[in-house]
Amino acid sequence: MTHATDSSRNLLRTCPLCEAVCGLELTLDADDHIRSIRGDHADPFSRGFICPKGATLGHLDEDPDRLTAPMIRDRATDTWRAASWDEAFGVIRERLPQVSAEYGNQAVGLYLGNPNAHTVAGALYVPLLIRALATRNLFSASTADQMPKQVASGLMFGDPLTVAVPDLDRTDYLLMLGANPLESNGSLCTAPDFPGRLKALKQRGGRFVVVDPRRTRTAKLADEHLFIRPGSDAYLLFGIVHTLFAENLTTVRIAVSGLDEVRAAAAPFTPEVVAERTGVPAETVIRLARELAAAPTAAVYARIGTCTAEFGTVAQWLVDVVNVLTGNLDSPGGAMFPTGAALGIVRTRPFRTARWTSRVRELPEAMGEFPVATLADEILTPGAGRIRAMVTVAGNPVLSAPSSARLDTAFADLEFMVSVDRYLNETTRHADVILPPPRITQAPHYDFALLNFAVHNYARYSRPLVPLADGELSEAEVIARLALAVSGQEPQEGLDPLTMVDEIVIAGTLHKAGMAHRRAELLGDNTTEQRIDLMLRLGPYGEWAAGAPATPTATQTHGTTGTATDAAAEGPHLGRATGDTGSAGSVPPPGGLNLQVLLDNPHGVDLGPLRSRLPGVLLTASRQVELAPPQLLDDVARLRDRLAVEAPEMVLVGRRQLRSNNSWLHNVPPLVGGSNRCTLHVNPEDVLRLGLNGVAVVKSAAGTVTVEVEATADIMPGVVSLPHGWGHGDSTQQVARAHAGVNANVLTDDSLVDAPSGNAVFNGVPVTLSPA
Ligand SMILES: Nc1nc2c(c(=O)[nH]1)N[C@H]1C(S)=C(S)[C@@H](COP(=O)(O)OP(=O)(O)OC[C@H]3O[C@@H](n4cnc5c(=O)[nH]c(N)nc54)[C@H](O)[C@@H]3O)O[C@H]1N2
Ligand SMILES: Nc1nc2c(c(=O)[nH]1)N[C@H]1C(S)=C(S)[C@@H](COP(=O)(O)OP(=O)(O)OC[C@H]3O[C@@H](n4cnc5c(=O)[nH]c(N)nc54)[C@H](O)[C@@H]3O)O[C@H]1N2
Ligand code: SF4
Ligand SMILES: [Mo]
Repeated sequence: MTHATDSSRNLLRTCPLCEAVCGLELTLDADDHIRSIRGDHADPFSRGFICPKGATLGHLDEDPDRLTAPMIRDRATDTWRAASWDEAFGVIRERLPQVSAEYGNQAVGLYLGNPNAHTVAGALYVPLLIRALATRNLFSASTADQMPKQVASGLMFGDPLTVAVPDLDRTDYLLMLGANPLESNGSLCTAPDFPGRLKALKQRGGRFVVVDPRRTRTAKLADEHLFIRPGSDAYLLFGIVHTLFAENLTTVRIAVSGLDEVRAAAAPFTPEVVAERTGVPAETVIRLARELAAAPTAAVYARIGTCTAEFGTVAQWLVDVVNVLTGNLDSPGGAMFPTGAALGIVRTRPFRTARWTSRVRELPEAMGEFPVATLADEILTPGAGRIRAMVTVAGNPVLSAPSSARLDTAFADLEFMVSVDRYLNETTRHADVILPPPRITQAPHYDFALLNFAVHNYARYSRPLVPLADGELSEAEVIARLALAVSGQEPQEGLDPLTMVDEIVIAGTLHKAGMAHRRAELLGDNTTEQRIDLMLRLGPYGEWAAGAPATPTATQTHGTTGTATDAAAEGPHLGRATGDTGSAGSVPPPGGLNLQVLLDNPHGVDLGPLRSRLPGVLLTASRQVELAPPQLLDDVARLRDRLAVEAPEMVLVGRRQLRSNNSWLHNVPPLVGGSNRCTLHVNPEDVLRLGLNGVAVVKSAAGTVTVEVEATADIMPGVVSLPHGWGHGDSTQQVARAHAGVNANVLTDDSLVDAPSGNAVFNGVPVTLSPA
């Protein structure tokens, strides 16, 4: 961190916006304003890659419409005023415990949004809030996103955080379904410069096939693009599994149970049967199976398009079934389990779902959460256990959850609501109190969640670039104080709640690890950093990893972040510490990772390519990969029965746009407009057939929107696409309101869920269109 000119300085930070974790180099002026942002060329993982969102992070960081003080709403007049932190927490301390006292703990619900996966506060402090609320009414964006993948992984591997990612940099063949990383930059597959990595795959002679009802930018880069009828990926994958068995193409290289059951389950799904449902010709299904089997290495990867569909969990399960059957699971160039550097949740028992069910629709919990698709039911349906108060942290479910108009009504019906958020928006407008985090540049950054899904093992820590001013609270402090307030507790005189909480966590973790005597050795400027140091030391590459420096035959520990064995196999490599920012540290010994190593290497530390981790990561009862979990076979029966039901004539799917990010980047002037608009993509054949001119009325079982039509042959006939996260007509955010768009989730239907995971269904929603 050196001075660029006399008054400005260059600083390094990871971009917190999407899952690509790009390293950024920022120039800040003497007044701490961001002057410019470039990709960090010395970052060994992102190597200088940056997208338009990262490059305009300065606008977001100092958005004139962001909240800079706690806000309190007067319900009688529906007006807002800024308040002090003490007053805001005082209101919460008084009102929230009243709701639990009157109706019980279940009457308070918690919703956690997507940015929690990108912040230190979300990873380290939100669990504290969950414990303080002691409610089963926990909801998150996970059930509008990747829960099917987690349930499928949990049932197959025993741990829902043991997720296989494509070994993108080494594979010879990539089959990608329902993902568009040229716009999204990838998901459950942390890979900065995803586009560059795909080009490299082609350059080394590999083959890349995309399956998507839209001919996306990713599809255009691919060697082959196949249109598929929305919601039918499970059929296509079953057709591939069927063919692998029928043609004796299976090469199972790992210990599995349930092979015969999978073969039997796949029997009805012949290439001919699935062709009719998917629109992918039978000979293509057969060819895909043969190509996957014949490739030296291959990986199947599937994301949002397949997860947020009615058979999402079955589809995600079949992705890894194909990876197993072709000999590619846990094998270099196939689908592998990353090894993040920070100690994760250490699970000891095999994953289960449905340990309890939701009150109204009796939907199963998964990972301790209920489906967000039933949140409105839980608020609106009278009876004991009804939700009467909500806490939301970094979420905008009024735009992001299905049947969102209903959720909007539900939030308006609450007796009390608190939101931790940067903005007064479609969701937080229902709150009584909004607690804003400080500027992005004022937060520390470590990717606790995303680095467990990285295509190359890597770690990077960034300290806050701009200090907190007097009276400003970090988001960690906000959540620590909120956790106290929801339990009705006042902070104790002279005791900082954050330090108090951290000391408890540190003492507990040290005690469990048998390291209680080493408290004084923890590094860091504050207790948050000391916790990070502790998690790195106890993690698989850490100084204090179980038995480190371990030998490759050492006992394995279960959990999300891997084994001491992996750590010992190869020590960390340093990022190229070039340029004038940061300095090169000394090469740490194998197993020597701690906070100091990351501070010495601010561009990040390369922890080596993905390594094989079976059977060590397995937590199944059989200690094998369970290929045929009974819960999923049950859903296969439903999938088979569905063949008898006629497919709807016209269905809706979503899409992501490079310069957008869910609901909260539409207030950044350089990002809105141009291609980043909320329009309905319709095939020209359908435009003609339905006589659409300019604007269409789109109706579904859940609602109606009126939206501008954009005719494009890049979408299948019979399919229309609307991006989500728009609909800012009433927003107080000036730029967003001027580019309002419509809310796609007025059309999606919360009565439909993926049965095993409870995940919302955003793709394949039946709609009708008419000219406006
Ligand atoms: N139709 C349709 N709907 C979808 C999807 C789809 O593909 N189609 N995708 C789904 C997916 S994958 C997801 S992840 C969800 C996202 O669902 P949500 O997480 O509910 O929605 P976001 O738009 O990400 O809202 C993030 C909120 O966090 C706030 N925020 C930003 N940074 C911070 C921070 O540092 N701290 C705090 N406290 N708040 C912050 C923002 O102001 C915003 O209010 O949407 C889902 N909804
Ligand atoms: N620019 C940008 N980047 C983002 C986000 C953003 O909003 N904007 N959001 C972030 C988040 S929260 C997430 S979870 C990730 C998601 O990352 P991705 O999964 O890559 O998300 P999408 O770009 O929505 O790609 C999903 C694709 O699935 C296709 N599809 C729809 N239905 C079906 C179907 O039934 N079958 C198949 N095979 N395909 C289908 C759609 O046409 C679309 O091209 O992106 C993250 N990155
Ligand atoms: S790709 Fe994602 S992480 Fe990288 S700069 Fe863009 S928004 Fe940030
Ligand atoms: Mo997401």
